[in-house]
Order: sequence, then structure tokens, then C-alpha cells
Amino acid sequence: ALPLATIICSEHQIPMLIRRKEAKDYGTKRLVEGTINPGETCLIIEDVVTSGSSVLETAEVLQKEGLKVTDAVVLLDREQGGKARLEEHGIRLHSVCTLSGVLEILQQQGEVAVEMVEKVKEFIQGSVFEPVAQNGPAPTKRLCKELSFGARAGLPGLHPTAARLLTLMEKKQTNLCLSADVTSSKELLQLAATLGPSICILKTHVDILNDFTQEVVKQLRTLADQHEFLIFEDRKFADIGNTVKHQYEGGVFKIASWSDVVNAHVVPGSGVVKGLKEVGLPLQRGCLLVAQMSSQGSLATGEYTKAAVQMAEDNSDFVFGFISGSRVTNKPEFLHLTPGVQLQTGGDNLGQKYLSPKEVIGEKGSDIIIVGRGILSASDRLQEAEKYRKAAWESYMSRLGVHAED
Ligand code: S5P
Repeated sequence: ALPLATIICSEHQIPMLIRRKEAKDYGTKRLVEGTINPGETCLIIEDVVTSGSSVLETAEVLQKEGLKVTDAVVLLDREQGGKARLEEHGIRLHSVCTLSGVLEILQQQGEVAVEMVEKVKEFIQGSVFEPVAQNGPAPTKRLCKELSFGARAGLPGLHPTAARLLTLMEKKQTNLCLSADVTSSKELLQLAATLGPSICILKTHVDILNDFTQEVVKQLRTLADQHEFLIFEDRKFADIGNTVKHQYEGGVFKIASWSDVVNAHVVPGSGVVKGLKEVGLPLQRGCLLVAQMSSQGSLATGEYTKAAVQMAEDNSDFVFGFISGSRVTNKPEFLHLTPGVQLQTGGDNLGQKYLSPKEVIGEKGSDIIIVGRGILSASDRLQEAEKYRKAAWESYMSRLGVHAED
């Protein structure tokens, strides 16, 4: 949008403002750059409008500065509820083209097949954003129709790790992550080989292994590729960027070389993600942020959780989801993974709290359950894992409005 606005303002000799996504750490720290004359009217120019959130956020910032906002011009309206939402807030949306118009022309010119046009239309209709009620959930928008994991895998611009994960979840019909908290490598590999077909992710704590070697993770990688699950080293990085970079890339474990996914606490500020990103991005790895914790008395609540969501949005080229007890954002690009899950709810004697798969997926709106001792302490681990897989998958299906009997 910036070049478009620049050209329009230059051609018509009118002054321009720029809205930053984040206030700079240095200099003026202003969210809007340019000369503001309160009382004047400002036209918003955007490249693409989907739900209208971005235009609304900009309008809010400008209004706080004393400017009037009545109109917005957009190059492409994706027709996913943005126009109506903006109208509700007194902003007229003018689009140069609409997605259906573009599709029609491309189809007429023989550039896209009819089937593709239908697929896109279906996708757009299935993902119209609606404003939430005043006292509704915290996020600013809600997806009318819950998207399936398969549909989410096809979202434009999705993180490659999220796309891979959502695709294999749909294919294997599993939203179960095994927390393989064992201390011997042999047991870890046995678990991966036996439970591999039932899970979408195998979560490790390699620093609790008594006999870690690079050969173990090499074998684990082979099993992950064979059974199609991702490896998630639950390292919970929580230091300054420069330190976590080394912890992720080097040392004894060389986590980045074998783990598809890692996670980080947001307590150090965005430097932790930036440090990890330097190592992980070129390897196409993904990161989850700890937005909430399952333990008694956790401090990761309220504003802290919101800050984690903001950090994820600001770094969505690397962060594709959250460790959280419930859904913390309605953006379908982000995945929610929830630990503290057992069929027998309650807790342990060290502060862990458990909810059932149905509560976590059906009521809290999470995507993936993380289960450790619920499976590990069973005499038949495979049978138990299947119980968890089915419970979590059925809850997901009912969320989609599909019932077992259908
Ligand atoms: O808030 C959290 C975050 C995590 S990643 N609470 C958790 O329990 N975890 C991890 O999930 C924890 O480190 C452990 O590996 C797993 C839960 O294990 P369980 O045996 O209690 O199911």
C-alpha cells in the first residue's frame, strides 16, 4: 500500500501520513509518521482488505490523533466481510477490484480453470469474518464457519510448518501430540515407532535423556519421516536473543538440526523470537509461543497472554501458534496446542492441572492436545494413545458440526 499511497499523494500534491505496525524502539516512537493537523480528514489506502481489521486499527490510531476517517480505498477487496464491518464503523470502502471480479476475468481469459474458481469461491464463502458481540470473546473477530484443518492448510501465506502439520493431521485424522517424557533413548525410539501412526507431533525434552547422542535424534528423524509426524523439542527458550540463538543451534543437542518445532517464553520480549528466527527461518523451522500454562498459579495470564499473541502476529514468518489452555486468537493461521490433558481430570502433586480432551478441543477451542503421563502410565500405551486420539478427533469433528453418526 505504501507505494500506492506515495504515488497518489505525489500526483495530487497532497500530504501523506504513514502508519507503523509497531512503534520504533528508537527515535520518535510514534505510530504515525508525518505532520498531523487535528480536525483534518484522512483517507486510508490499503492494498488488500479481508476482514477490515487492519483498516479499523489504522482508523483508531488516526482518530486518537484527532483526525477524521470517513473513507478507505483498497486495491483488492477479498469480500470476506471487510466492507460491512467498516460500514458499521462509519467508514465507506471503495475497492478498485474485488476477488470475484478478478476471478471472473481470469476465468474468461482462460487463465484459471472453472474448478479452481469454484474452489476459491467456496473457500471465501466459508471464511467470512463477522464482528463479535460487544461482550463476546476477547479477540476482535470470529470466523463464522469453523475451518477444517485441511482448509486451514491451504490458507494463503501460511507458515510452511503449519501447512505440513495441518495436512498430516487431516490425512492421519489425529490432533494428538505425544509428550514423550522418558529418560532412556531406547524407550523414546520405541514410543516413536509404536505410537507414530497415531500422533501428529512427538514432543521431546531431550535434556532429560540419560543417554542422548546425535544418533538417537537421527533415528527419531527417520521415524518421524516414516510415520509422518513432526518433532517438537519442548525447550521453552527464555533468554536474550543472542543466547537463545546459540542454545537453539549449537551445544550438545543441536536442536535446530533435527526439531521441526520449538517453543519460547515471551518474558524476555521479542528479542527471544528474533534470535531463534535467525537460526530457524533458513531451515524452515517453526516456533510456538507459551501464551498460557497449565500449572497452578501460572503468571501467564491477561496482558501477558495478549502480549504473546501480539508477538506471534509480529513474527508470523516464524511463529505459527501457541502453547495455551484455550484459543487465544481467532486467526486460523495460528495453531493452539494444549498440555495438561488427561481422560481422568484433576492434577498431580506438583501443580499440574488436567482437563479432558473434550473440554480442551470442544470447549476451549484448542486444536491439538498434548498428552504425557495419561498415555505413558498405561499398560498398553498404543491402546491408550488411540483412546486420546479418538476423543480429541471426535471433539474436533463436532466443533466442525460433523457427528460420528453422520
Ligand atoms: O503449560 C505447560 C506447557 C507445557 S509444554 N504445561 C505443560 O505441562 N507442558 C509440558 O507438557 C510439560 O513440560 C510436559 O512435558 C507435558 C505434560 O505432561 P503430562 O505428563 O502432565 O501430560
